Amino acid sequence: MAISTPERVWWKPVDREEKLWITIALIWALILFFMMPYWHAVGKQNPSQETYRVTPQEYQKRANEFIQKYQVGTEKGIPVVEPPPGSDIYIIARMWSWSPILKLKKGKSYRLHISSLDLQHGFSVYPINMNFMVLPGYDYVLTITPTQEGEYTIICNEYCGLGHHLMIGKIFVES
Ligand SMILES: [Cu+2]
Repeated sequence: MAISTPERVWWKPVDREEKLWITIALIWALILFFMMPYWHAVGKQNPSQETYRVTPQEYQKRANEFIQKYQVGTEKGIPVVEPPPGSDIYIIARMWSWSPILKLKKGKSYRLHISSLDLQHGFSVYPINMNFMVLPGYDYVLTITPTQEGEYTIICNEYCGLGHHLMIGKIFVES
């Protein structure tokens, strides 16, 4: 059909059906809007807001001390560490690895420190789909309590160069 001039009065008054759909859309938009503050307060989705400034060198030093203290083995060149429950534990993100591999106990809490030594990485735990941003210069502390035994995979979800897809880490949770 060719483009033609609209009729002189091209609009029609909103009919019942259209009013109904506009109302449904408005109610849904309001529900989503109020879900944001509600879920922030009760959703238990927020990380502990504990963050410190740290230089990459200092972070590496602390993490290496932690690894030396509790190392129990090695897997494909990455140290495997079994820290005591309740302790401060460290993960180093760098191009393109997560280190060390952690062995944790089910039902015990840990203070997990994460930082990067080079650039921005994404700490993504599978299969439970938890995501945190990892930046150099900041020590993020997440208080975690694993609730299920198993082998968890850490993948990087911020593109960080050629080896990005190889950046895979591990957490073991045992009872
Ligand atoms: Cu990365």
